[in-house]
Amino acid sequence: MDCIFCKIVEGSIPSTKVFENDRVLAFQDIQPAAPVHILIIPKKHIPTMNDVADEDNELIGELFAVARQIAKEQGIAEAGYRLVNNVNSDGGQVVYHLHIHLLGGKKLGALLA
Ligand code: DGP
Repeated sequence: MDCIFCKIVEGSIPSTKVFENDRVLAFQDIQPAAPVHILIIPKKHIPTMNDVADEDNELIGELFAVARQIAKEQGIAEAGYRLVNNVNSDGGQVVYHLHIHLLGGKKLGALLA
């Protein structure tokens, strides 16, 4: 299997974990773009948002629930934060295992480019 994030899930590539349950893993981004930069991923290999099936809808909801919880724990919920999901090449996706970026801890710049 050639997926970096699957290897992080199985533990053969190390990561700094922030949250884990049977379905979801969250860990520190290796190239942080903000003081808080955490990736929230399903343990199940789903390449992109385009590949999400209706049966995954609960799982996708859980990713957002975990993001919300981590934002609170990191102390950035009230000041604000950004959740980002890059899709495919034009969206800037580099790792083809679905992930949500949780960014915060500073005033973030304008989103649209
Ligand atoms: P994206 O462009 O949305 O596919 O973002 C991929 C993110 O994954 C990018 O911010 C850097 C991060 N990343 C890539 N490889 C690793 C790794 O091996 N470990 C960790 N912790 N993060 C990684």
